Amino acid sequence: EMYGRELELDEQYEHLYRQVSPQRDERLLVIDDDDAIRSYLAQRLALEGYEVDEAADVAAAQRLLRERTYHLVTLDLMMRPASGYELLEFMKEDPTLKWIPLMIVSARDDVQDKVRSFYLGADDFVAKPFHYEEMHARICSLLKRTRTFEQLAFRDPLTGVYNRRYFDHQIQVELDRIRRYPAPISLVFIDIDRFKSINDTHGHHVGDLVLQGLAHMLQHQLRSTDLLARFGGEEFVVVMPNTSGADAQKAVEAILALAHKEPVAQNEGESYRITFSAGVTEWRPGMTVEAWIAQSDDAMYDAKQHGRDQVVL
Ligand code: GH3
Ligand code: MG
Ligand code: MG
Ligand code: MG
Repeated sequence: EMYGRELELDEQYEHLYRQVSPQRDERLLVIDDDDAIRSYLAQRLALEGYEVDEAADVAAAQRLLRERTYHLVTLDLMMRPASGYELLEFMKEDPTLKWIPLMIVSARDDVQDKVRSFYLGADDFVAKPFHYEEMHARICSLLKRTRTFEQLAFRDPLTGVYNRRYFDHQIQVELDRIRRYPAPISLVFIDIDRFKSINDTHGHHVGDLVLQGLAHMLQHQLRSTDLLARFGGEEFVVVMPNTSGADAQKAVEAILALAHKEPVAQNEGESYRITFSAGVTEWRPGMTVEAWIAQSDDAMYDAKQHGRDQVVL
């Protein structure tokens, strides 16, 4: 079977391959009703270092797509009872799913299927039997483009963390998930204390270094499932799934304790330490995103009123 055939790669390609190897937390979904092909492809991709989930039919794929965030989907067209086309249309109609790179893997190398798939929004089309190496090279190519797109559209250029645009989108995704699968989830609003005086005393450049340093410290201390974004000038927000308000407060207090000990930035032999004020709100059923953010912002304001350098629940 060709999907199992090994292709020897030249050293030249090995070198190129290393430039596109998986990045942290890239999750792929392999959808195929053929158990042998699906598990073969899923296992090979898992060995590359991707997180890989499998679905044997459209309904199972829809459930997974609602529960988790994927960076790429491979989709078999010929499936029962619903065909791959139904999932393709389902994904393209959903504003949170339509951006996910979608690769059709079809048993028929049929021009009609190709034309239809691409018009419906597929990003690539591979006929079975496929060479795994070609499949993987195509996946790498799609992921690489996504990384660039994500960088430009969804990241804050100064700190590298997610920007407001991504946050606004993803917080809605998280809430949709929680409404379906109830679990505690908390939102934290963080604002650096007396940041203006850092700029005024040491200059804007040091202010920038401090923002980068705090973003780095937060990213490093938070869980990989937490969503960290720069909300505004010197304000950061964190969405913490599966975390109660009390636990979120403890986690952020631990980061504040670390900020007391370790400088967030250094410049020309000087070290800069900061404190911040934070507000935490655990989401409650019925709460809108706007109310959730406003309540965390209010809690942060309470922290400022009570002397700063603290986390208010
Ligand atoms: P408080 O403790 O009440 O929060 O005081 P503060 O000085 O931190 O608050 P304020 O909102 O008055 O000041 C925020 C400052 O953040 C003002 C603005 O110049 C600065 N700022 C916003 N974005 C940036 C940035 O990208 N780089 C730098 N260096 N400064 C920024
Ligand atoms: Mg099939
Ligand atoms: Mg502020
Ligand atoms: Mg401030």
